[in-house]
Amino acid sequence: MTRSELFAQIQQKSSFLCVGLDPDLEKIPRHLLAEPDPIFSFCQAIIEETADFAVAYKPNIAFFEALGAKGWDTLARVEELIPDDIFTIADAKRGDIGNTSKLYAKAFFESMDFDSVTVAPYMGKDSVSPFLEFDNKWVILLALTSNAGSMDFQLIEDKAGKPLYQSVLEKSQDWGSPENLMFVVGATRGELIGEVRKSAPDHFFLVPGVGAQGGSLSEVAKYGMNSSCGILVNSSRGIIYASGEKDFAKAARREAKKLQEEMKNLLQKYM
Ligand code: OMP
Repeated sequence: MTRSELFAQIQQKSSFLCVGLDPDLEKIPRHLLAEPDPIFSFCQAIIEETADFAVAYKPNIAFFEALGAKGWDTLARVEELIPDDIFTIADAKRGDIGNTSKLYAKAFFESMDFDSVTVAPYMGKDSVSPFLEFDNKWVILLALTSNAGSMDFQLIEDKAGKPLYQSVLEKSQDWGSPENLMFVVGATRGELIGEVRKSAPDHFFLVPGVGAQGGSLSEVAKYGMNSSCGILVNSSRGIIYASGEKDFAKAARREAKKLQEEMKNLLQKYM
């Protein structure tokens, strides 16, 4: 998917919502366990009920690969059932020496047809570039993550006082462009999103951390939006586990709709 197609969809749906698919066998409603593939049935129902409000889906690969070969098969079938006009993110946080990264990229972009994959930056350019060689496919590079441990390395300052995440943002902009490179910026880092935006004015940010992790959607929009919206805000547990009962998909729909309505107001306010 191209950047202009993504932006067109954001405008059409008045939404910049990414629904995170983190399906955990221990958390999905019990009645689904009688299905031949409970995780598939769960994701299918969630996608059907939230597709009106979502511009992206982000299956987190861990929740599928934990189930072994069957999990990979489920992931491929879930990817296929996401409507073509909705952006897909394989949240795999990959990155390795060049020839290995190339095969990770093939796994998500050719064997499966994801639009993007999350990639860790710390092995440097040759570990990221192989993912950038596919037409209309995207790298979403970890810059400033939402977890407490992001302090351990990402906020360490160099002698000039520049935090490591800023060096990642600056250096990686030579590897790709706003047409094929996004950055992960956690919603829990509200105060820093504006700093990230200054360093990367045109790039899209994938912003996880609203909902279960407590990040503020309005702060993210205030500090993160640009003239092409520029943010995809992810919520996983806050949507998909809104109810643990038979009404789970309808409950997910209600949560997704609530976020979309808030996003519509924020788009009007800041764009
Ligand atoms: P919830 O906290 O349930 O909304 O889930 C957040 C999702 O975003 C999970 O799949 C995480 O793996 C992912 N995530 C973060 O929570 N923080 C980050 O900094 C980066 C990601 C990610 O790359 O998506």
